[in-house]
Amino acid sequence: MFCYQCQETAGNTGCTQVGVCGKKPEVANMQDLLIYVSKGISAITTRLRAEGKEISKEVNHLITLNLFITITNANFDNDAIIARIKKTLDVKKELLNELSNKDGLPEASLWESYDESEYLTKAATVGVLATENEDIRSLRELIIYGLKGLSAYSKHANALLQDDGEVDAFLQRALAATLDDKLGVDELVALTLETGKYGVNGMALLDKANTTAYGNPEITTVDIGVGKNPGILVSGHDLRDLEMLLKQTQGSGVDVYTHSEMLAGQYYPELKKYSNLKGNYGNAWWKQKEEFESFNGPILMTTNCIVPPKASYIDRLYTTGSAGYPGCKHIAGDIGEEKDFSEIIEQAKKCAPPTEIESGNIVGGFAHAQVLALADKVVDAVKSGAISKFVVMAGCDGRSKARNYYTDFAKALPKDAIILTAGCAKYKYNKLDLGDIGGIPRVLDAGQCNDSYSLAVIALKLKEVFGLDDINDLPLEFNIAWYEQKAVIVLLALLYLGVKNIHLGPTLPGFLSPNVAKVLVDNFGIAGIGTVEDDIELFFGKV
Ligand code: FS2
Ligand code: SF4
Repeated sequence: MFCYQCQETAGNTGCTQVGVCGKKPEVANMQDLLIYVSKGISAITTRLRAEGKEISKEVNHLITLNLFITITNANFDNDAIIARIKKTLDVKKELLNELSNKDGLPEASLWESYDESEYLTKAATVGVLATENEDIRSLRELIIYGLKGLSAYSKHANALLQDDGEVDAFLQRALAATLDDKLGVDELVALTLETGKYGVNGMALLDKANTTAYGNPEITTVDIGVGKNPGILVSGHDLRDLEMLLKQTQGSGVDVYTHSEMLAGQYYPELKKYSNLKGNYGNAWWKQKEEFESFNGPILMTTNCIVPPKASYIDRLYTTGSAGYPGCKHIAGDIGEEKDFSEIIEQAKKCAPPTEIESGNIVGGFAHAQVLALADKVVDAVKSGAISKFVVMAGCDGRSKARNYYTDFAKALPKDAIILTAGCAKYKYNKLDLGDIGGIPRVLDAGQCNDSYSLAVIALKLKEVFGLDDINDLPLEFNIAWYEQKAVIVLLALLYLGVKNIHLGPTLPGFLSPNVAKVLVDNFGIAGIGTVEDDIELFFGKV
């Protein structure tokens, strides 16, 4: 196996024996093969579109789910991944028959085998290292990881019956382009930026899907303690799954708690209206081994991030959608279908209520509509000097001790600075008492990682209000944390929007070759993180 797609990759160069995430070599290899056949089918759909033929939503959804499944910590189930490979081959065969001009198709479009004993041998020839030139490999993978993030966001929008055919067409064209040996560094850099453009569109689509279905997020105080009823803990990012579970648990005597990125579900009017939506339990994904044990009840993983479960609670861990883990029950249900969570609810009834691990509350819901409703107050505070700067600290959390930097950085910020956040990175500082500035909390949580889109909307609005030509002239700094591939599409989207001098930590991606890293540094001012003291001085001058 060779995988270097996430921030925790071994030695920041690549996992080769087993994933730091717990991914086994055979799973890594089958994920490589799934990506390979997804590239192959994408080359065919791209050509079919050029021939004027329509590609069905089902085919678009097949490809996005394939990519989503290979995101870090989403799916560890070899059998499920092999089933996806075979399904993709079936659909690919049908599409190939529709294609008039098959000349010069890549090998990935023509390869076919239903003999699983051949899969490992094939996978070994089509993984990341199959591209020999390290700069081309780096750019291809940068694009693919961005597309994986984009797929995740598209899938969530699709689950709410929103599609953007242009995003799908781009996604497939770009995926197919990573097979094209004629494309050099310049073309792939251009494609990387174009990926950012569609990243913006994909996040806008999801924002529209979420707010159309559930209303605009609003300021919400969320309890982090527990009640007396047994509970079900919902993790991951899929709000539609949360909604279905809330409906099905009503009146059952079972409460629903959010975990990690699902916290954002609490901010939406059409989700928070459920009285059985209790509080938020625990912290970011990487603390789940302790927190799932003490939760006592069943846990539903709707997407990443799964940590290989302990035997003590594996019988309480369920997956659905892109998520999968061998030995855990998977709840089926395609887009548009009502999933049946009755088994989880029945198990919950027999479980003890959650053990309290903390108490108090956190405040969030500062997505674009809510912040823009407060715009006058915010603008006045900036004009009066009460707010000196905004620091975007969105992104992911993770296990590395180096990430304590973000807690220390939040504590060390001047008291007149506001943190804008989204994603699970916020758990590094959202329970600190950082206070407020004239009633505006110093940590404004927009929601999930995809709600970084909201932060961009807010920044663009402030640019307009202050009459600036350039987003980089705002009193705004970017100090973002990354872990998996959704953070990659967020980064590419910000670059496409013209944001410069983003600091990215706790380490720069291992998949960036020195030359590709140099392109990002020279053209966009991308930088890593330093010490807290140095970075505070860099952003604020001597304080
Ligand atoms: Fe956090 Fe994991 Fe949201 Fe990432 S819960 S690192 O998936 O996408 O952020
Ligand atoms: Fe390693 Fe990350 Fe890949 Fe897991 S996802 S195998 S930790 S690089």
